[in-house]
Amino acid sequence: MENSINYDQIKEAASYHPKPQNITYTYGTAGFRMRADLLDSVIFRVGILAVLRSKKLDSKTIGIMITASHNPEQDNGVKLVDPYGEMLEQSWENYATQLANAQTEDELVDVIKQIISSNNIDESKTANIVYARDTRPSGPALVSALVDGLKSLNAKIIDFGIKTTPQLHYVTRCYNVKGTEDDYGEPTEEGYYKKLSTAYRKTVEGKQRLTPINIDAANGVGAPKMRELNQYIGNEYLESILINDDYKTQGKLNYQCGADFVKTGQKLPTGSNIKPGDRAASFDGDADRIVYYYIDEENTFKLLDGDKIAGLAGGFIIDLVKTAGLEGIDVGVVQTAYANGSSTTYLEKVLNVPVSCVPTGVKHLHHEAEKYDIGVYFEANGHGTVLFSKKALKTIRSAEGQTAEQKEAIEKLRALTDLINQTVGDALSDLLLVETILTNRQWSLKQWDQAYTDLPNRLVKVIVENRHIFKTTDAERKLLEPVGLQEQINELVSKYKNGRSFVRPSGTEDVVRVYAEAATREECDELAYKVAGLVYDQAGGTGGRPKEFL
Ligand code: 16G
Ligand code: ZN
Repeated sequence: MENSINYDQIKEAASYHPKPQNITYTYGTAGFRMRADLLDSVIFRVGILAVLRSKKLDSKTIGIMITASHNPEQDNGVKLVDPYGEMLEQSWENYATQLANAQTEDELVDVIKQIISSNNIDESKTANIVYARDTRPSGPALVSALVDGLKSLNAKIIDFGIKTTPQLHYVTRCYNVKGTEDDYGEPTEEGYYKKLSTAYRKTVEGKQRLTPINIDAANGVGAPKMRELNQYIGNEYLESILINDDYKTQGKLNYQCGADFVKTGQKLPTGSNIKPGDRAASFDGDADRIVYYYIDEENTFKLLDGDKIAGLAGGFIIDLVKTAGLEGIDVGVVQTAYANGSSTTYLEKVLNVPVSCVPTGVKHLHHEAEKYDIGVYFEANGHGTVLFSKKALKTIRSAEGQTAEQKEAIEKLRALTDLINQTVGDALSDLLLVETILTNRQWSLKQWDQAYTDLPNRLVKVIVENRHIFKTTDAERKLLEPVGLQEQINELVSKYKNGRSFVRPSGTEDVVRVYAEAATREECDELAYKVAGLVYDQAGGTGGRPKEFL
């Protein structure tokens, strides 16, 4: 049969993509991610896994994105996208790891057979795959390894070209729900722009325009895509000024610019010369994160990160739901332990919304947000979105409203369900969401910022011999192992006003991360470096004790 699996064909193809010796790959928080020159065999095998997943899910289209997000340009990575645009189901991450680590072609075939038999996969089903990549120079070679993997199992393939990560998530969902009651739009790049731009124009119609938004595109794929989106929106609705938009010159991607650089360093990206009163935002390299910022009258840099966006979006949506008179629709916000303590207090005490805390990583936030009728989720790093449940969508779509005010609120909510990319955090869509809210509220960035003041916070990396000995619980806020370390951290934290600190192993780098916050900058730094010193001394610190550790 045409679709059934030919193992000799797979072995033959796999022999051109041998696994390097002495490397163990792990499908982590963000899929596989590492130096691009180590990824050839991994990407080939990810192709195989995607085919098996599609066959398992009755020929549903599976998405594959080749990107390493905010990592340096020499890195690359790959992740799989499930049919509704969400991250690969967690139980399959293990298969990805097993396939990637099979040393020989025979071992590879064994793993494939095991996956097929433990999942009762019907080999004869057609597999449908759509893939895209970002602008990294290593992309084309990795795409050809991927295609070899896909072809070795005779998949039906759609090449979606160079795209942002969220565009790939969007199109994956569109393909799978086309023509059903959950239809999500045209499965094309144009369909994406039309959907977002039409919704945006509706939400700001008749409102006074804001000043231009300065966008740092991290010299990545967000640059050309933002330009295109803007053409659909029209300058009269949104005026944007792009910087760090040179996605063609090698060496520039994410270099001293982009959302991660700005958030981690709490400073302006290279090339930005904004003045007090100007409005600015940064995307990351694959345009699935965004942070905003401005300069105040004292020339101090002020960051509006994912927590601030969650507060802004949460507040706006709650107001709309109330004004629209939609009874029984609950709104909740999902954060991680990295959320600034002030933001959590603001959400719970001022906005009166329920807040859940989950482990780091989009999949955890996404799934928790699905529990609310309207679930807002954001990581402090700027990745996030808003999810509308079926019930919420149905209510919003069928609501009519009595007064003009009610009608307007319902219209706005309806537009928001199109404006917001509900598959994954999306810098372009989130930018439009923030611009919509600020335009409707007629707020400057400073006015938005006034909702609450961030507690000073510090993130420190500690290099240890083995980060896997760190085991956490309570949404990563407490350490179970190494035994006894948490008690010592608690002891330190108790000495600081508004002190909070936690330690977790990174899912993307070979380090342990220490987070601390406290009432003042000095106390916060002291706490962070004391906890870092403690971790270094007690849990196998290596590579020389950094001098700032206390
Ligand atoms: C990945 C995650 C991001 C998380 C980060 C944490 C996805 C798509 N991305 O980039 O959500 O914040 O990892 O990195 O899940 P860390 O484990 O190294 O701190
Ligand atoms: Zn990213």
